[in-house]
Amino acid sequence: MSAQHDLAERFLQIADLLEIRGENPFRIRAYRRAAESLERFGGDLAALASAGRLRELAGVGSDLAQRIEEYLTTGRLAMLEDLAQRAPRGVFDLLAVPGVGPKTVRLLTERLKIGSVRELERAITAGRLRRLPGFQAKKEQNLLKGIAVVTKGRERMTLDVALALADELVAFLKRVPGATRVSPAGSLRRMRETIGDLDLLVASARPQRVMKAFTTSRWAGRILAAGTTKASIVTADGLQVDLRVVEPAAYGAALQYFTGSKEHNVRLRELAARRGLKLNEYGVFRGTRRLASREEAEVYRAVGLPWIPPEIREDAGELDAAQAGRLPHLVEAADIRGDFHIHTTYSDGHDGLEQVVDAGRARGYRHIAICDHSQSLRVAHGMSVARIREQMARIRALNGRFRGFRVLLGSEVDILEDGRLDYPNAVLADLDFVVASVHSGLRQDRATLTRRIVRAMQNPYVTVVGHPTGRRIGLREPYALDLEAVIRAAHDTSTALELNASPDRLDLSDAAARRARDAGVMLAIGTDTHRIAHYAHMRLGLGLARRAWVGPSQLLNCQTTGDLLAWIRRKRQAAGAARRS
Ligand code: DGT
Ligand code: CA
Ligand code: CA
Ligand code: ZN
Repeated sequence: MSAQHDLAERFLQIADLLEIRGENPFRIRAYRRAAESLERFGGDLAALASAGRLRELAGVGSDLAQRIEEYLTTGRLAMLEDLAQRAPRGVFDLLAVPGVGPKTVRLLTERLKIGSVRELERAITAGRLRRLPGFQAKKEQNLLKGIAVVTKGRERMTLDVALALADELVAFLKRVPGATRVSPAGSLRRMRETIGDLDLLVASARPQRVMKAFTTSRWAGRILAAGTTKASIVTADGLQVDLRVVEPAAYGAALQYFTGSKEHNVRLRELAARRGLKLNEYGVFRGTRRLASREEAEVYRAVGLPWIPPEIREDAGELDAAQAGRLPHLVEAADIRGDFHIHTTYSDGHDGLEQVVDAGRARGYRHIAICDHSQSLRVAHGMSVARIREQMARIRALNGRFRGFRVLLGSEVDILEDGRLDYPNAVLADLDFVVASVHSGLRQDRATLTRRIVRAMQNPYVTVVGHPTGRRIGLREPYALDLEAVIRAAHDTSTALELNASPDRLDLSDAAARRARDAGVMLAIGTDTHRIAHYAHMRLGLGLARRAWVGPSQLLNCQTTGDLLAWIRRKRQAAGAARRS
């Protein structure tokens, strides 16, 4: 972003702050006019200034020319800083609310001592705005809507939304001439379950071009900040995106820094310091000599460590593991051989069995388990015994057509309130793969719910417990559950726990999955596909598994069809043997 654009924005802020203070209207207008002609000026502002010709800009007199010069030489405007200091703390946030201009802020601050968006919201709810001239119910409602718009931008977005936006923006930025490397950074690169704002990094020798392309792109609904190497925008949907542009020689160091987590970076810097090195976003330094900066792996190597995968950079033991040469071997996309939790129109899925199966084959899987809902779950069109028998016959017929690909006969069977399953064992025994899930009685007390799930795991035909804690991100807390007891029982009964990859579930969570992993429990990513597009949520499941330090040997998805079926058979035979003895 150009100096004049940045400066124009500051002039508009000065004008707003002057107006809030009730200053001379002519002076206020002068700043607005100057901002306008700065915006329109297409030339080199610094050159104009050094030629002493700033006053050729429409509306710029000697006073304003001085301010421009101050900004060009110091990068600051003392007057703006001074005004901002004397204004209420939240003044710019208030001004960002649609429907709130300087005149409104003046009324709000003077009459009601409102200095922040939160205070405004409270005042409206309490009916205190009615006392002000010109504030009818209609205007109050509009203000509340406006507040919702600006505060919504601050909520965290789910990972799927952030990934879709990041994919679009990365593709767009890669096409900008002069952008040599582009990557997401921040929590998205670490694949956290929710994302506060999206961070993007670009290497380019021509940062202005990248900045301009970004801030004028169709995603830039609002521009929060636009400098020469960093910019922040908010999309029309209220999603914030931060962009940094760095020189190619510093790309690796910047990527390391802006990927975070902050806690990981703090520990890494300490480690570097103990080796007499300095680490920052520009590189690893000994004294003034730069040892590494271009590649992220070089940065880690310079402080004596192997490269650490972004998903585990959370200061959760990864630095000790790296130092000891014991970094976990994490699962990768290429390791995935199948997906297990898939619905069709037989229950509440959107797409028909054949389409769903074809889409699974097209992904290159060796097997998928079709797991429609069981009879009790009426809201999801759970299948009667007759109907699942019919589905099984149809799947067997389909399987006759495939080589190197198999549709596993499966079901997502409800765990009834007492821990029994929603189909008799005679039906379950004919299935290859059984996901057992809690969908009712979520309010049972902790001991009852825990006993219920443990009892389900003791059933020899249960392969995996689906979405084990029942949480819905932003909607519903996990049910009261003794997770340690569930993990222990999973281990003892050779039952897998699901990593449900649905974006609003991600259940087990990363932390819970890590505990299960540490306890040696088998895990299974299930996309909980209800329409073909949901197969893509495997990417979220992979991110979750990697954040939990999970490798291919502990993930059912990575086994060959033969090994998978053998693993399932072992639990059934062990249980059978136990009953006989
Ligand atoms: P978010 O946006 O809340 O989902 O989480 P992050 O991790 O993306 O955080 P964000 O966007 O504030 O910053 C992106 C990265 O930049 C962060 O992961 C690490 C780095 N970073 C930001 N501020 C600091 C800081 O004060 N110190 C250090 N060491 N790193 C920082
Ligand atoms: Ca971020
Ligand atoms: Ca950020
Ligand atoms: Zn379910």
